[in-house]
Amino acid sequence: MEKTYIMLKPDAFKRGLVGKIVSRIEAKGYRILEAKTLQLDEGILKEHYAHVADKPFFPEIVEYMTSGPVLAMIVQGNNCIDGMRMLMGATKTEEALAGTIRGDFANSTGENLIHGADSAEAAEIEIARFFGR
Ligand code: IDP
Ligand code: MG
Repeated sequence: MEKTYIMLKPDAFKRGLVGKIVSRIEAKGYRILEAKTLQLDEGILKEHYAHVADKPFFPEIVEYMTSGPVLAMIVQGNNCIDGMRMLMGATKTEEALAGTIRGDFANSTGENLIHGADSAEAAEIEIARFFGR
């Protein structure tokens, strides 16, 4: 059974969508193995978002992702790494289909409610990064 790293971003808390989003994950049949709120800082974001750290929008990501708590989760389930990416929807807001979390609840590419690891390697690294193992 696969495990993946999922993180609800600060807008999920600000907009009162944490319960709705967690419900969708559970409704799919995935289990929340662990969950905790965290306050991120620029250092961990430079690590976590290293692949976009040189983009012009990176300062906005830091401002957004440090603007309040995030919900860090280890999610387990059959094919849940790709499956969670499908539940989340596309990164670009104009490509996020209705029926997905981003497609239904977000209308900004930057502030898009949820992060999910995009491969088995990333899941392992991100679980270690945020849960220390
Ligand atoms: P992902 O979250 O769908 O995996 P990534 O390409 O890994 O997307 O980008 C990480 C995060 O950076 C996105 O979730 C989003 O918050 C932000 N981001 C990515 N591309 C853009 C952009 O073009 N404008 C603003 N923010 C972006
Ligand atoms: Mg990504």
